Formats: sequence, structure tokens, C-alpha cells
Amino acid sequence: MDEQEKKFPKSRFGWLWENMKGRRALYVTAMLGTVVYNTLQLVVPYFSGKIVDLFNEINDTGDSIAAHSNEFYRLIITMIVLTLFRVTVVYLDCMAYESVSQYALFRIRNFLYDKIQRQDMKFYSTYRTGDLMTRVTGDLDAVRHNIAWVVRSIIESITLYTAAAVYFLIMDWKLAISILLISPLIFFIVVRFKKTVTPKHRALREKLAGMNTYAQENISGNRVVKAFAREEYEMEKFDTANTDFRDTNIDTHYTWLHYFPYVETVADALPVILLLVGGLFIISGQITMGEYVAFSGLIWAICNPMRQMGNIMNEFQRFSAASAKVMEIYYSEAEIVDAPDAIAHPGRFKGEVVFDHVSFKYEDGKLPVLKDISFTAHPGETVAIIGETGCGKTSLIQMIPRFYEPNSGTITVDGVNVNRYKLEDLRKNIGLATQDVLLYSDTIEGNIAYGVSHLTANEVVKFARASAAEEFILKMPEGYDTIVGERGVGLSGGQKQRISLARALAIEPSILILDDTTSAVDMETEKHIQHSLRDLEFECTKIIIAQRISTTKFADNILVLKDGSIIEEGTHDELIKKGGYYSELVKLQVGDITEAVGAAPEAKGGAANG
Ligand code: DGT
Ligand code: MG
Repeated sequence: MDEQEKKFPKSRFGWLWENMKGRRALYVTAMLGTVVYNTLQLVVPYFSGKIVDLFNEINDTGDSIAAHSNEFYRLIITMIVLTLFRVTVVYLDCMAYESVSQYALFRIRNFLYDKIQRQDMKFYSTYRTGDLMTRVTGDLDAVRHNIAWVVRSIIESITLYTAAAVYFLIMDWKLAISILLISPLIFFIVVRFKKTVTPKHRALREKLAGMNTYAQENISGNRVVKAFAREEYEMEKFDTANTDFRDTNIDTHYTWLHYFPYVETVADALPVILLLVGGLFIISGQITMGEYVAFSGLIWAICNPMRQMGNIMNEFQRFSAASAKVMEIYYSEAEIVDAPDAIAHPGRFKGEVVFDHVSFKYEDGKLPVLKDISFTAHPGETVAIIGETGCGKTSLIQMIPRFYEPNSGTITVDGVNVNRYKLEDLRKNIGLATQDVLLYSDTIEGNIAYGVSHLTANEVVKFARASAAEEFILKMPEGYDTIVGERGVGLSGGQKQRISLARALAIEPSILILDDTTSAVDMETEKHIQHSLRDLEFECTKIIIAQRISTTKFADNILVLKDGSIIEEGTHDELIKKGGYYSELVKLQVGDITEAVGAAPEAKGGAANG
């Protein structure tokens, strides 16, 4: 057992068994079928031996063969019927293995996808997309191959070998032992082979994942590559990864070739031993000619399993490396989950958000990102957060829907710690427009209605209007039915932001969080959006991250963040009077501070920092 296996609640085979639920009986039947059809492989040599012996007997007695034709026919027909039966069993058996393996593959894949969907942010920053894709494709196929082929081959080899060995021992134990004595040598060779090949399969699997990650990042980041004209460089980098993968692949497959001659020599020695010892036994009258024929017709049943062992071991090691990767995701647990006694809150929240001495640090980061943050957003209020880039704004708002949890302090919504609510109820009440906008490959309408599948076309239009998105949507070739996202028409940054805002508004959230959502829209449009946000039909607390004074100006409370701490707090006018960081910012963006106090500051240079 390797290290990776130890941390899983089940062994590899226990895990496979778990995922065959519903098809276990079929799998056991298939395994029994393998035993049956391999045992039946002895039929042809057995009957051939019988026929030869019968022929010799007739010869010895001097009878005519015609007089014994019935016995011949009986033997031949039995042989044919059993062979047909065996072929039928083989056929059904292969179908059963395939069916069970596909069933388990389907089940595991669905389960993995579900698992991945439910993971928290930490998971997504730990695993690379290409690596995850490798797990649900290539690695899973190795698992399927194990169920359908490796297990069958193991049973096949063991059955054949055992059946032939037993048959040999019954016929003539001395001859049998002289042949079988050589078998342990093969085990010795294969165990050595396993030791060499195991780390190679692990390395191979890592290289494949690395190469896939590379390809995935480059394909999705192709704009950057093109912008910097780095195609050649990227191709070279991929070529290096590809070469490395190929070399490791060759090395892994050559490993068996190093052991192959030894196995072949041992396997090939068997017929020679049989010829030598068997010949002597016939001469001394110890065995009949028919028995010799049966022995020699069956010697492959001893040789082949021995030859096959290397191949099986190779495939099994591939399965071992791959299954460890799949099981890692299968048994991974999200850290941020519902508390056992989580509070259900299917309805709307009033929308009071309170941060009480919250400090936070990313697990993989060294420095604290947020230090002792305390503020209150009353129901219906607008709280703006402003501060230089990297000061922790996004980190702060991500803790409200519990994407991350504070290291100390508490965050409450309507007086209850957010970690006490059912995650789904909490998150369904929060409309979030993230800083990096991701739209799905779907129509504009589908994207806006993402959070509420029953949204009517009229409502979609209403939210698009509120987000100042209607005008450009109507100019699109197919209006609301235009496909956007990866395969659809391109949208500008500001257009994407507005669709993302409409998507957040469409769920009519109790708490609306906008992370720099109007940074890429022009001043006129921003004004329109601000009006809509003030006149929403539903009550909603708004937490708005912004870089522009024009956005923060109307907020009930403005938090100025610096290096993870709130350095100033108050309304626009209060902060200007204070003459601190905020008022400097106003000067920078608006120019004349007297204009800014109580007036519309968006008239000048608001795009600064946008
Ligand atoms: P922005 O959007 O450029 O205006 O900056 P903020 O204020 O939204 O900054 P934020 O909260 O994204 O990042 C604050 C600090 O935390 C910054 O030093 C980068 C770091 N940080 C952000 N996300 C992660 C993460 O996932 N892991 C680690 N280790 N650090 C992160
Ligand atoms: Mg940010």
C-alpha cells in the first residue's frame, strides 16, 4: 500500500465496489463467467487427448476405426457443443464487464462533478483546471479499464493457470511438478518489475496533467499570447512539456521490455522441459501418448498467464496512479459547509450586515489581508468601500457569502453569524457582481436569468434596463437571444459588467454586492445605474466597491480601506471635512474640493483609477 492510499476511507477495490452499487451482482456473475470460460479452455486439449488415446487403443486391438465411429462422434460433438457454450459465455461476459465499467464510470464522473461544484474557494485555488480535467477524463478511463480489463485478465490468468495445473497434477503429478516448478521465477521477476514501474506511472500521470494544464491555460489565455506575440515561445514551452511526456511514456513502456526477455525465456523453457521430461515419461510408459498430447496442447495455459503478468501489472500500476488522483477528489471535503444544525432561512433577509472585529489571512498567504474590520450596514443602506488596489476590498466582501471565513471576529446578517445559516439560503439572498465577470456560453437572456430560471422575458428586460444594458443589447444581431460567452459574440468590458449587474439584480437580493462593477462604464451610464439602484422595487442593502468618487458620493457610509484596515469612515461630506485620505482622493479626481462638497462630483475626471 502506498502513502496516497492511506488517507482514503476505502481501499481502491472497496471504492470500486462502492461505485458498482446496483451492478454488483452482474459483476460477480461476470467474474464467475470468467472462471467458467477459462476452465472450459481445457476442453479442447482434453478431448483431443481422449481422441488420440481412443485411436491408439483401436490400433492396438486391431479393430477397424469405422466400428468405433460412434465414440469418435460423441467425443467430437461434446467438444463442439462445449466450445460453442464457451464462446457464448465469453461474449456475454465481455458485455457484462463493459456494462458494469461504463456504469461505474458514469456514476463516479457524476459524483466527481458534483463534488467539484460544491467545493469552496480554497479548492479552486489549489487545483489547476487542466489537472482536474485530467482526473475526470484520462484518470477515470484508467479506472474503467481496470474494471473491464485488468480484473478480468487477473481472473483469467489465475483460472487458466490453476485449472491447467490441477489438470496436470491429476494426469501425472511428477511431470506436472517438473513443469510448474519454474513458475515462481516469474513472480520474482514481476515483483521486481512492479517496484521499478510504480513510480514511473505516477510521474507519467503528473506529466500528462501538467501538459493538459499547459494546453488549457494557453487556449483560454490565447489573447494574452497573441497580444505579446508569444506564440513561438508558448509552442516551445508546450513542445518541452510534450517531449517530456513522450520520453516518460517511452521510459515507462520500455521498463517492461527490460524484464520481457527474462519472462519470455522462462515461459519458452516450459515446452522444452515438457518435451524432455514428457518424452522420457512416454518411453518409460509412465504416461500415454494421449496424455502427452493433452499436456502439450495445454502448456500454453501455463505459459500465457505467466507472460501476461507483466502486462497486467503494468496496467494495474496505471490504474493505481490514476485512481489515487480520482479518489483524492472523490473523498475531498469542502471546508466551508452547512453547520450540522444550520438555520434555514428560505425567505428574504432584512439585510443588516455587521462586521465585528474581523481579521483575515489567506491560508497560503503570509500577511494578514484584513485587520480588525468593524462596520454596520443597516437594512436598505448603501455602504461604499474605497481604497487602493490590493488593500483587501474583494477579500472583505467575499466573506459575506462565506467564500472565505474570518480568522477572528464575526460577520452577522440580521444578527446571526453567517456561518449559522444554510449556505444555500444565505447565498440565494446575496446578489453578487464579481470583479472578473464570467458569462456563460448562453443567450444574454439566459445569462441574466441565471439565478432565477423562471424569470419572464419582461423581467429580463426590466433588469437589463436597470443596469443600463438594454440599449446595447437591442443593437445586438439577435437582441436578448444573442449568444455570448466563450463561443458567442464578443462584449466589451463595460457591457459584460452591465449584464453581470442585471444578473445580480435579477435574483432580487436582500444584499447586493458590487465589486467594481461600474469601473468600465462611462459616466453617463454610471449615473443611470446609480439612479436605478436607488429606485429598486425591492429593499436591498448595497455594498459597493468603487474607485470613483462619483460612485461613493451617494453612499450612506463610506469605508476607506488601507492595507487591510479601515482608516476612515463616514459620509462623503464628513470625509471631505475630515481632510484625510478620502478628501485627497476627491481633490485628485474632482479637482476643486469646494465643488465636491454636496455637489455632483462626477463632472470631471472620474475615470481616474477606474
Ligand atoms: P483590487 O481589486 O485590485 O482593487 O484589490 P482588492 O482591494 O480587491 O484586493 P484583494 O482583496 O483582492 O486582495 C488583497 C490582498 O490579498 C492582496 O495582497 C492579494 C491577496 N490575495 C487576493 N486573493 C488571494 C488569494 O486567493 N490567495 C492569496 N494567498 N492571496 C490573495
Ligand atoms: Mg478587488
